[in-house]
Order: sequence, then structure tokens, then C-alpha cells
Amino acid sequence: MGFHSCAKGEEDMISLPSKDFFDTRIEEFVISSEKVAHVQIGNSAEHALLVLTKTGYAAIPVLDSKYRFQGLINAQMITDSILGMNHIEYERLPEIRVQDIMNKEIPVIHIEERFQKALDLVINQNFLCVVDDEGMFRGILTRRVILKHLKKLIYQLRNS
Ligand code: 2BA
Repeated sequence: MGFHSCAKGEEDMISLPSKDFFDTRIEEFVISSEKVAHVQIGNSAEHALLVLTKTGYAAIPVLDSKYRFQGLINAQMITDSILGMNHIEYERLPEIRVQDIMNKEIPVIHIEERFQKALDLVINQNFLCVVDDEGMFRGILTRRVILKHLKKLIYQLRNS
């Protein structure tokens, strides 16, 4: 794993991460599902708001009762669902289900994928939800973890 130099003429013009870097398996960088705050599709919006507030995360995964990934929820989706004409209708929070307000159009990444794919996806997502062949939720891959790995490689390059 590491970087290699692309020589142009006499000089080294740019250095790029080597193929090995892009080929690194994402699995070892995944924050495993048991450490990830989540809610279930049948939970109320009130419960989801509590989990988001207590954990401090901006968005969290939504799973079904068999631990399969279903979507994402954030506080904005919840407040949007209780926005009345003149005020926010907090009293409706217990009756709204997560499955009716979550975002289902989220790209997921397979546990056996490589860094190349993760880098492409994480440009537009704060974190990636990781699934296996059965669609089971295996955890998340965060921007923080990916950037830390990139930083390590860049420092190695500077010092080599
Ligand atoms: P955000 O909640 O918007 O968090 C943005 C960044 O702020 C995080 O980046 C992390 O560096 C920091 N941060 C926020 N809340 C934190 C906390 N309670 N403890 C420690 N650091 C915290 P990333 O680590 O790259 O995470 C990206 C996104 O992944 C987070 O966005 C959140 O939506 C989700 N996430 C991360 N860890 C999670 C977990 N254990 N459970 C559920 N969702 C998680």
C-alpha cells in the first residue's frame, strides 16, 4: 500500500496513491453495527428525535426488525413532517412512523468493496452504510475514517 510517483520529463510532477491503496478492502475501516446509533422503521418520530438529540449525530441509519438497512433519518426530516400552517405540531411526533419520513434513496456500499468505490461515494455522503449480500446492515464507513487513512498515506509520501 502507498503512493507512487509519476515522472514527467526530468522531474517528478505529481504523486498519486498507488493501485494498492485504491484496492484496500473497506472491511477493516468499518465502524461495526453494534457501535452505530440507529432506529427501526416502526419507531416513532419522537423516538428518532430522542436518539438523534442524545447521540448528537446529524443523521443515523434506519433498519428493519431483521437488521436490514432501510434508509436514513435526520432531524430536518422529522421537523418537516410536523410543520403545520402556523406552528410546529410537536404533539404529532408519537404517531408518525420513521418509515414514512425517512430517506430511502441512499447509496450503500458492500462490505467486500474497495477504497476506490468508497472514495467516490463519500464525496456526497457524510458516511456510507455498509451491507452484505443479504442486505444486512454491517456498519458505517465515515468520512473521518477515510480522511484519516488518506492523511496517513500522504504523510508517508512526504516523508519518503
Ligand atoms: P455528523 O453527526 O454531522 O458528524 C460530523 C462529524 O462530527 C463526525 O464525522 C465526527 O467527526 C464529529 N462528531 C459528531 N458527533 C460526534 C460524537 N457523538 N462523537 C464523536 N464525534 C462526533 P464522522 O465521524 O466522519 O461521521 C460522519 C457522520 O456519520 C456523522 O455526521 C453521523 O451522521 C454518522 N455517524 C458517525 N458515527 C456514528 C455512530 N456511531 N452512530 C450513528 N451515526 C454515526
